[in-house]
Amino acid sequence: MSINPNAQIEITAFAWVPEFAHGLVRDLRARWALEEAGLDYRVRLLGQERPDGYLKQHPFDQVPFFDDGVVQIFETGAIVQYIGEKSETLLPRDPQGKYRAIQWTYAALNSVEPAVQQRVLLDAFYGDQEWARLRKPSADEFARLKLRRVSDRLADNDWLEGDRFTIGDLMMVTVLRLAARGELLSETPNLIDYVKRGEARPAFQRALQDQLAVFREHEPQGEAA
Ligand SMILES: N[C@@H](CCC(=O)N[C@@H](CS)C(=O)NCC(=O)O)C(=O)O
Repeated sequence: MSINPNAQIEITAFAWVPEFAHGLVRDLRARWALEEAGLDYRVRLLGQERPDGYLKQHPFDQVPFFDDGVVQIFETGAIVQYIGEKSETLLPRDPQGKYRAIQWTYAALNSVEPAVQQRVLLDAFYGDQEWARLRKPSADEFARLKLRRVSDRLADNDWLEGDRFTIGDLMMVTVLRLAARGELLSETPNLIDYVKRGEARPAFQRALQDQLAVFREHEPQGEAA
């Protein structure tokens, strides 16, 4: 359950990204799921220039792309579900439990992430522009509404479906970490604790440290940095 250059499973990741994205690049989701499942994997590092043919693998030219010699998958939702299907730790086997977990991965990716991302990107990339200043209050309200809904459902449970961590939590925690960067969790303290619980998992810590180690190793030197 670690990085192993001879592993069958390969994921792509970036060799380096600017500091604000450290710990947020989405290969972290695949790494975390693989660590939770106890599966060895290797990482193919990409730069800004993608290798020839990469678009054939990932139609949006992004990371991560997953290949275990059996399936090739883009999109973290599908990748994490596939890994979950290999590990009962991440995805219950009974149909209701399984689809409760899967529904939360969709909720994280489709109901929560777009609202959070919109709001966070306004500050990260367009902070000084007038249109962004005007857009911010409604984007903020929309993101906070989605977060309140998750917060209400989570209530004082450890995980979204009670006491059992699943791929739904894995995905939701990664989305909420982005919300935390944008200081969007201030009204939902149970989500702050929920993120901390996710981040405290040894598998998360291994995944995060492995991603950060790659960026440190490839930090541009001098002017280019
Ligand atoms: N919906 C995709 C999003 C993947 C994504 O946004 N990847 C980013 C890194 S976090 C990326 O590769 N960005 C570079 C680009 O879009 O050119 C997923 O969940 O896999």
